[in-house]
Amino acid sequence: MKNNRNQALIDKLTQLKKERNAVILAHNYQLGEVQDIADFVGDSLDLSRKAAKTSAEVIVFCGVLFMAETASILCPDKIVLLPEINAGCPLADMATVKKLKEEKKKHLNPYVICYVNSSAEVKAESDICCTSANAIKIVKKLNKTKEILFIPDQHLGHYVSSQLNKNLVLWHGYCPTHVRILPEDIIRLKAEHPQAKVMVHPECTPEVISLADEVQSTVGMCKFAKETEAPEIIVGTELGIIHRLRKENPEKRFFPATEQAICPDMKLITLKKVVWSLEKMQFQVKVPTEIANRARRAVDKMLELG
Ligand code: CIZ
Repeated sequence: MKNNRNQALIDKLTQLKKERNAVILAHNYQLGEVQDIADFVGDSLDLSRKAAKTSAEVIVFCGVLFMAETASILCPDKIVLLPEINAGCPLADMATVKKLKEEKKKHLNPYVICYVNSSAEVKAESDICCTSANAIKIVKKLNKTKEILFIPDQHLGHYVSSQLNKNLVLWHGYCPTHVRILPEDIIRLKAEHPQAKVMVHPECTPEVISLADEVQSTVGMCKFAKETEAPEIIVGTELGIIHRLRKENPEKRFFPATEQAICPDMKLITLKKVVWSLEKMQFQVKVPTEIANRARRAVDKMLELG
């Protein structure tokens, strides 16, 4: 019954994609039914870069608002659709331009690195952008005598700082989904599966990170899962990635660190909404040109170094 309904939606989507010359991008944290109909599944930056290279005129970004904004920044001539306008990112919302300007004053105009999980306006106020996949590489290459302010994720910032033994001024933001992963979850699963490797996202707390064998972005996790000989892996990140990991590695077993690690915003997008989005050409996300130009500088700087 469900399959018939989904098949009808998929057929409609295939037709709409052709009519609109559209490409569907899905973040690694999306529902399985959305990942399965996407042209590309990946992290936010990879997806936007892929979109910029395609000849598609319309990008349906199945993710959260800052990701659709990043696509708009990198593909200013394309129409970017976000199937659910309420899909935001509480971590990104923890840094505002007003607060950033205040902080810049307090620290006498520091060099600002913003994690990709930030609004277009905040990117426009930053010197360079980074992702969880390249944050260490970027910070390592910076040769700054002035203070470096890392926004908005304190845990990613702390992880980078500890790996490089470099002082960073940290913002107090955090991802509410990743902090739901607790050290005791990892300890319990390790006891239950003593052979399993533990991989966690750098948005997790330092206590969780200290228990991991691997600290990886979502792209890094997919790569590690493919390459490792370990038959079992405990996964400390948003649950959506388990779908992709199991699909790509059917011979391996993946254990989510906790069933609580669900991002409610990511889960707002469904197959049905993706079809609706392309049918109605809603919701269009367009970063105003002046902001997009300044934000692109921070993204380009990252691409140059990373
Ligand atoms: O860069 C991304 O898409 C995010 C937010 C996380 C990751 O590790 O992929």
